[in-house]
Amino acid sequence: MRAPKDFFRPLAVGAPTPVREVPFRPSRMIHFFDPGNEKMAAKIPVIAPTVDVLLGNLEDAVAADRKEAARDGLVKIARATDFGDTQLWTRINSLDSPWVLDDLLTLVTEIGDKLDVIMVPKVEGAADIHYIDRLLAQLEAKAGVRRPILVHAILETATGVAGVEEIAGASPRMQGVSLGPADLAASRRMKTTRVGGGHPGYLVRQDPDTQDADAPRATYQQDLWHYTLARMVDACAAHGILPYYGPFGDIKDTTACEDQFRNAFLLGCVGAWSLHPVQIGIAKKVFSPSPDEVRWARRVIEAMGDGTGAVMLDGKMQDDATFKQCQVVVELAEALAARDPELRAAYDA
Ligand code: 1VU
Ligand code: MG
Repeated sequence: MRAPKDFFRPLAVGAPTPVREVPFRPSRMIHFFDPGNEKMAAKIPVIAPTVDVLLGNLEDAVAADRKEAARDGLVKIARATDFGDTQLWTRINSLDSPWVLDDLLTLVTEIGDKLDVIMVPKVEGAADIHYIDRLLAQLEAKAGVRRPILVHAILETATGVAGVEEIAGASPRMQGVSLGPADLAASRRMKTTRVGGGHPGYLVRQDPDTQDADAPRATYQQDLWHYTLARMVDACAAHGILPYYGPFGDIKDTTACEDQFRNAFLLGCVGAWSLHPVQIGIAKKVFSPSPDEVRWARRVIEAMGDGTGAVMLDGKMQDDATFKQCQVVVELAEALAARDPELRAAYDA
């Protein structure tokens, strides 16, 4: 057991010093692609400047006999591509799989200096993060990687949800957590057969009409993911790391995808996964505050002066707490504007 003071010490001689704060870099969409799929790989140089994060996926959705092709493809793409300020992430295979050890050995030694974040699927507790943490330190030292590769956990088992707080705080490498609704549904024995989104059967019904028992009663669909998403957001905020909604599998239903992403944004998430090029624009729109919201937030901040006391603005009471909410919006807008010239123009207007 290491002493609390050792939390920020490297876990291997020669490994880079862990970060004290997770750097906030825009990550509105984590764009998944299969590096072993030639058609997708060919699109990467064009897609790279349009996304915040590109993720070479090695796990689910890559067939067992294509695992090595995906891994080798990622090495090739990482070496051949200038990603500019777009982040490069990978999702490795699960810790109990026959592929994960070679995923880590190959990727950290071959392209460790280009990888920003490693996404780890099916994380069940702090022990999983501790294992990855030490192994990454050893590999970084061996490969001469100078900055620590960060770790992102997918919350996609019931045990993982039960331990989300300890996962979020397990290592200074922890960058964030994504909700993985498909594996989580299976792990919980939920009776859904989709990837994220709502379900028409999960609803509440209006009370019966006392005068007319046969009158139709309205139903209201409920959000299957609210509890888990909210719990994940709290765990991440408490540990200074970033929460994300994960995949939305109905690629053609762009409207419901936008709704799901917006719920996550409003609840505190900073981004979501895009599985298909059509979802990139949705995530960009949803996870960037609207220019109207930014203008309003700036007005509140200006009206509040030093941020204490209470004022009225357009009939609405503002105080220290709304000031802080508005700071969240403006800080996000400024971070996005620094990366995105279109937003810079829209927010300054
Ligand atoms: O026009 P072309 O034929 O040259 O190219 C196709 C297609 O290859 C390409 N494309 C992509 N390019 C880059 N990144 C992508 N993610 C991507 N997806 C497709 O775009 C062109 C048009 O594609 P399409 O509309 O004909 O779609 P397809 O039928 O080819 O592919 C649809 C799926 C969903 C299969 C594909 O988008 C995909 O595999 N996406 C990634 C899935 C994934 O990563 N799943 C794992 C994360 S979700 C999870 O773990 C929990 C469930
Ligand atoms: Mg999964």
